[in-house]
Order: sequence, then structure tokens, then C-alpha cells
Amino acid sequence: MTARRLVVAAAQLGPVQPEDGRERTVGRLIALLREAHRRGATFVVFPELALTTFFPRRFIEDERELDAFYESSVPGPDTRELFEAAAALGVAFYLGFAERVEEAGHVRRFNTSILVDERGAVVGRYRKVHLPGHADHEPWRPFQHLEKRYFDHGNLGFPVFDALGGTVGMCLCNDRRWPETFRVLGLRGAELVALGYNTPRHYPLAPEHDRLQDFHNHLCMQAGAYANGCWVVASAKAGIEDGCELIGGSCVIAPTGEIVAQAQGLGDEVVLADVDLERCREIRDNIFDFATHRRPGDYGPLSD
Ligand code: CDT
Repeated sequence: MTARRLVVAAAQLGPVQPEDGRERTVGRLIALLREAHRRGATFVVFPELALTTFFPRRFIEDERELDAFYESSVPGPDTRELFEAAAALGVAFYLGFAERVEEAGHVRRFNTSILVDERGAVVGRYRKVHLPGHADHEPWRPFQHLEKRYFDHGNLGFPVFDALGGTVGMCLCNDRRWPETFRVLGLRGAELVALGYNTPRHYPLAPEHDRLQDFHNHLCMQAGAYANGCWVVASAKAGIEDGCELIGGSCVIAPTGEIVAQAQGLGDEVVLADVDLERCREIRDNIFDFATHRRPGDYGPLSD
């Protein structure tokens, strides 16, 4: 078994306030990228909606105000410097952002992540499938969660990509809570799943779960890694953002389900780990050897 090693980094971001411009935020991403590179990383994972504040917490009626949170091209004028810095260093990365595109004459809005190779080329795209929250203004909440209003259901499924010397999948935040996300990526051979998230500490529909947010965050990702024998690199936006507390806990999880590196704080922080993609076989050739042990014929309700 020949090792396929790389050093990966979850680049956790502290809060991005509504008044922070793209220039300042992209500058923070580049600083994290440079630090990750200095410490040996060749792949860096940034959070979901990493270029802006998590704007679905606000009810925004003015379309122009809303549009300001979306990118119509990435790389574009605001992100080119990040791409150039990464390509100059030979670092691949995952980036989450709000995407506004015209498809078949219609404006579509997606919560998107891209995979960028070490030469700065976009080699993968994912559009969030599990959009949590609600579509209408609910003033009783202390803050909104309007992903169902501001984003269309992702229309790319859960693709995997040849990258980093292996097979890479992506998802975004709420997707990680669904075993189906990891299973589809696992069935497609994902050896590493990159994901970014913005998770409020307070969940207005079940506030008794506030104390469990960090536990549930790691529980679902550790289970996804183990049951599918893949690495998970997960990057949070953390801290008090626009008056709302976001959990941190950015981490790297091994195919055994063990957390091998974890953020210590709630600010900008690089979380590094050595990854050997060959270690996926510890799980995939054994307890979760899909070809030998899986029984799809008995799993009808999963696809009905
Ligand atoms: N961004 C995102 O998907 N956040 C959700 C918040 C909980 S549901 C309102 C999450 O699953 O972490």
C-alpha cells in the first residue's frame, strides 16, 4: 500500500460583519492561505459563504441590497487576488460563496462551493442541496434563517472530482447532518469530503439543543467519515457575527471517525493535519466494504 500523503488545512474564519467589504475579507482569506502554506498545507478549506456575513439571518426586501451578497463570477474582480496567491503558492482550495447566475434566461441563486486546483483552475462545483430554515419572514425569531428564500435547491447533485491525487467530494453546512450526503459521496468513491459551515449556537425551534450544537456538529461528521471511510475537512465561520453567535469546532476527521485536529478558538485559525488518502482502505476494505456487505435491496425507502 503506497501512501498518498498531503497536509490539509481547515481555515476557520472569525466573524465577517455586514459592513466588512470583500477586500478586507479576501485579505483575511489570503493571510490564512499563506499561513497554511508556510506550515506545509497544499489544500485549504474555507467556510460556507466565506466572502460575506451569513446574510440569511436578515430579512432583506430590497433586491439590490440582496444582490450585493452574491458573486456573478468566481474568480472575479473581488476574488482574483485569492486565486493568484493560491496559484503562486501551488495551493488548492475549497471556497463557499453565494452564486448568482442566469440559466435558461432565469436568474438563479445558489449556495455554492468550488474546488480550485493548485494552478488556480476551478475543477469542481457543488450547489447546496439541503437548504435549512424558512422562506418567509418570521419576526418572532431573534434572527432569521432564510436560506429557503435566498437560494435555489442545488441542481448538481453530489458530484465527486479527481483532485489532490484522489477523489474529492464537497458539501455545505446542513448537508453534513444528512447521512445520505456522505453515503452518495462515499458510493462515488470520495476519499476526502471538504465542507464549510455557519452554525448558530441558538436554534430557535428547539432551544434545548443549544447546549448540544458542538456535539451534533462533530457527531454527524465523524459518523459520515467512519461509515464511508473518508477524510473530512470541515471549516467554520465562528464567533459573534452581526449579533449572532456561530459555533467553531473546525476540524479534520480521519476515516476511522477520529478527530485528528481541531480549532482552539473562535477566530481566524489554521487547523492542520497530515492526511494519507490510502487510509480510507482501513475502513473500505473491511467493515464497510460496500461490494461485500452492503444490502441495497433491503434499503428501498432510501430511494422510494
Ligand atoms: N448554514 C446552515 O446550513 N446552518 C444550519 C443551521 C441549523 S438549521 C437552521 C446547520 O445545519 O448548521
